Amino acid sequence: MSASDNARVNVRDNGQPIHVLAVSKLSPLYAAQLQPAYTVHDRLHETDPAAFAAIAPQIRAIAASGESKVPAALLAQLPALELVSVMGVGYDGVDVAAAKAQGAVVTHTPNVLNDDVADLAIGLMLCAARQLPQADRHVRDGTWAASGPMPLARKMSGARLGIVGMGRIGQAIAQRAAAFGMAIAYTARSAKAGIAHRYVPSVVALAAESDFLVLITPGGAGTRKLVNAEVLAALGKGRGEGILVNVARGSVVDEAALIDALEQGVIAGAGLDVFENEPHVPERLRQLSHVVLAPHIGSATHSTRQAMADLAFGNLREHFAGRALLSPVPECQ
Ligand code: 8YV
Repeated sequence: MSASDNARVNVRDNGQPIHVLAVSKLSPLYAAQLQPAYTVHDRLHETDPAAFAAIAPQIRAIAASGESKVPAALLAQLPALELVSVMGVGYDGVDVAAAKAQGAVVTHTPNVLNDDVADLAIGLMLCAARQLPQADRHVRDGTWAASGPMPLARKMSGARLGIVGMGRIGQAIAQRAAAFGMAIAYTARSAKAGIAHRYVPSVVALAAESDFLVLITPGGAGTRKLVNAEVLAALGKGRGEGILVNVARGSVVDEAALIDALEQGVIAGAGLDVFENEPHVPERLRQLSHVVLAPHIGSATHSTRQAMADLAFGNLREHFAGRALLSPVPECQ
């Protein structure tokens, strides 16, 4: 859709501008579609509370990212709110129950990022097992020429993979892991119909039988610190084995327990794309050489972020045109 097409959705039947609150710094790809179409108030609630209080009664939509916080206290200030459009599949920062209670719906951007997040999960598994960042440094800093080869690494093909969360992205990870000849099992709230892989009811039991444990479960209260010291001990099997990969949310892991486990050699290593308090990553974690770190880049390719922005904007466009939403969150369907 062109900018002039977008501008046409700025007015409804009464000809008034539609006020949208951007609750956090948005992707430029999302902002570029919002700005010609709506009157966008960029983080006004944080930068100018007085101006925000004046405009709040007119705000009809929130534009958010997957990491945005939309608590009940903010929603309560927006009596005219109709829609929260999240550019992200995860919406654990949005109080969906509170939004629904005041008659607003929440949308997100599922599916379009499945490939990228699954690709990154496999990339982190390979990097952590085969120590690719360390290998790059080994060549680059002259250690190879000066001191000889690297220590041997861990084999990924044919190893046992435990997936925590078997939704759309979990299934995309399993599909890729199958091509590596991995033995795949998973845990989730319950066994999923139509999934051929073996279901293990508890995360501790899954960790105990896995060489790689990959987290791709939604964040939020239901999964907070799901991976704790007990799970990490099970993954390590008392022999410093097991690699943890997190492409879900930092909140799913007890980060302090993970750092202890890595420092003490309880597990072999980790590949992490998400953290408890992004973008801040604890110094102790950054010091560890057997950990591969990424700055929350699961969906960060040009084509996927464009598709996410199109879908996030499309939900707003359809809503204000009086048409059906493209991708409401399950609780709002
Ligand atoms: C992005 C994400 O970091 O989709 C999610 O839930 O965490 C990510 O894809 C982000 O929300 C992009 O705006």
